[in-house]
Amino acid sequence: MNSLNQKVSFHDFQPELESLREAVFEGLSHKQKQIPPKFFYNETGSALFEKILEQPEYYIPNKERELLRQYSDEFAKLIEPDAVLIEPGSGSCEKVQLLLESLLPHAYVPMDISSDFLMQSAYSMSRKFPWLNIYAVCLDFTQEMILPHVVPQDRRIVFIPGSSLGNFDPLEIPLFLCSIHRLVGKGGGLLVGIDRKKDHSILNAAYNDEAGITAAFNLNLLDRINNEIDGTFNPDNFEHYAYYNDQLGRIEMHLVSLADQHVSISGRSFRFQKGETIHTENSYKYRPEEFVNLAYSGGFKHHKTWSDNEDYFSIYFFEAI
Ligand code: AVI
Repeated sequence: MNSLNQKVSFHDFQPELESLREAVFEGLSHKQKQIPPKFFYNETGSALFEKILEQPEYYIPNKERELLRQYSDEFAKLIEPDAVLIEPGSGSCEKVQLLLESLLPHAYVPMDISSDFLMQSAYSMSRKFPWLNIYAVCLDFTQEMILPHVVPQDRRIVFIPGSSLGNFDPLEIPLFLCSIHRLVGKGGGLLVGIDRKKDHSILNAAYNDEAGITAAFNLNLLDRINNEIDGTFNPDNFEHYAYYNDQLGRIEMHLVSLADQHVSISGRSFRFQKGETIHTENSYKYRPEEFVNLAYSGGFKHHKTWSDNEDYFSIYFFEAI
């Protein structure tokens, strides 16, 4: 544990580099090659993701911000002051800032896989909210989440904005929610933002922005493999591909091989045929009733849903039962 100043502490449970190598070897051995999306988020990937959030086609941040501003007093009534607010995948901690002055939590626990980014964000939060106790935890939130014991015992609320849960397979969501349940305990809360099913052209545009930022974010995975585990990918030989799969209710992101080619990673050779893809991300979209049912199977009772006037995006509050 490192103390950055009196109100901020840093707790490092970052996964080891080996897990990238293992995941890539494992993922590339499947018939449909794949790499888990959590590996997007090295320092460059996290910075590119912040740029995605500014793209006009990517409507999620604006819709969600609008809801967080409009309903923060309603959230505060449900959450009450002096809670411990935990944010898995906190990134730049931008959204939570819209809530803090209304919620007045006792402590904030940002959790992120990218330690440098987490530390920068925690510093910046402590400058903006000097009254707030911050316990920054570096971990992979898709694994069991650990809270350092210095975190106070007040009512715990998990905040997951940005439709991050959309990147989970729906079959894994109840299990993940069970781990959140263990973190918050019975009576704890879950405030979560989830993207909705809608016109396909809007969804497809959101993941194929004109400025090419989502493409760069996707292709950065190849640079990361080259730099960190000795890969020989030529990113010019791959192309970003994202489309809405209506049957499965999800955006799929892939990297398409533009040629027959061999790539070596840590001395091991992988063959790619022209047109073959590496599946890098799914982003599921939910109707409110679909998501409420999923949350229930993870041990959370629905309290309320707030949606924007175009029904693009919803925020839900659940209580652990
Ligand atoms: C983090 N997650 C919710 C984003 C999404 O919309 O699925 C990741 C993303 N990938 C491409 N653009 C945004």
